[in-house]
Amino acid sequence: MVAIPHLPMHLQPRRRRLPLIVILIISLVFVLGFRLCSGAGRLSGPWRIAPPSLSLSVPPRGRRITKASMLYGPRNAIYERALQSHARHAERWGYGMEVLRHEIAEGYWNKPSYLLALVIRELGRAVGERVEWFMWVDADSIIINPLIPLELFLPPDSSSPSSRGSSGPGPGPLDTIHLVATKDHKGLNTGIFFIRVHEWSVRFLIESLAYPTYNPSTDLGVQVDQSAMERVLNGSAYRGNVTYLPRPWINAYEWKHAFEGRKGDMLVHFPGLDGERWAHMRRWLDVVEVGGGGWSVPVEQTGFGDGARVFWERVERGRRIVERFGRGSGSGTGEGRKTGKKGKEREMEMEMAVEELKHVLYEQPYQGELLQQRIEAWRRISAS
Ligand SMILES: *C1O[C@H](CO)[C@@H](O)[C@H](O)[C@H]1NC(C)=O
Ligand SMILES: *[C@@H]1O[C@H](CO)[C@@H](O)[C@H](O)[C@H]1NC(C)=O
Repeated sequence: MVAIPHLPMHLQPRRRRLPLIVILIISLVFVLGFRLCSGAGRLSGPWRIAPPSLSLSVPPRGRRITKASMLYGPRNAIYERALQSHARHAERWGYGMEVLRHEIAEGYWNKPSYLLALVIRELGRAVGERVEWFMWVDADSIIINPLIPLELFLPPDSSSPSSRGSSGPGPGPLDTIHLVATKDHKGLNTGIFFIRVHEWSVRFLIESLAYPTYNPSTDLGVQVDQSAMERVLNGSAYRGNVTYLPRPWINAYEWKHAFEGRKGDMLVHFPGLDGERWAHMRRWLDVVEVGGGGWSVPVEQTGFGDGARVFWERVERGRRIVERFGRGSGSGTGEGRKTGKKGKEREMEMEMAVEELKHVLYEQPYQGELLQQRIEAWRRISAS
């Protein structure tokens, strides 16, 4: 008997007595069983694995991301609808979504308290079953383009070849970014941000929550949680673990007179509109709930793919320089060390260039051109 090369074994003619239908049923049961088994972990976790995407502008592996928000008190139909827009977005891409429905702390402290609980809960799960990132979204934000996947805005993880460090095993330069946020003219905005499920985040949130206790004389203003987080992030133990995206990417504002974003942007946020907020939010909801206004733009047509890739590559380059220089300096064996006066001068120049690079890298990496200049300046000096 001649086997036909391209047919699987069980389909080869006259090899088996089992009728095809029985084999099909067995395979079906097997596949279904496998699905259910692998689904068991998922059902208990708040996330699901994102469907594979064919788009090249999207990172190859779906990340386990869960959106988190809070909404309690008297029923508010506008906020409910806003959260529904997030739920639809999460559903489309396979993210989880969790909403705190009862107060667990005082006012603004609910947010960091809830996040702390979520992060600790995830850390208590097996690594493969954990959510990797939480995306915090305030209820006064609406997804206006659900075709944008969140993965773009997170540091590509080092298991993807493009971001694997040349320095070999161990965390890559982007793996130690644990918070991805945005700033506005007043500083950190915590309406929308990503936080990694990591021990760092536990420490950061605890320290933020404890801030007023240990700094009773500091006036934290109205948004106490935001001010506390900003101050904690300013400390040397946290500063290098944050990256600030161009704000409109994930946190475009609606001003009183207009939306600051463009068609294709993912989200609109309504901070500081006071009483006018409701009319603005209702107008947006009425449009996006019926998919109107041309706000839904496929990611390939938005430029976010390239923009995000360039952003993360630049940040990675910068972090790699800082990392390498940090390892070398102080030990007397760092790169390009020379003896004598000339060497000393050059060393000081390099140190200054790294400090200037660090400042942009840690405080305003969204200024792409500026970051690029700092990287090139360092290269020029280190190559001289
Ligand atoms: C950030 O946090 C990690 C812990 O994962 C730490 O090892 C690292 O040195 C920190 N700083 C920077 C600049 O990455
Ligand atoms: C952050 O720290 C620097 C000094 O390290 C200080 O000048 C600045 O005022 C601080 N900012 C905040 C918001 O605490």
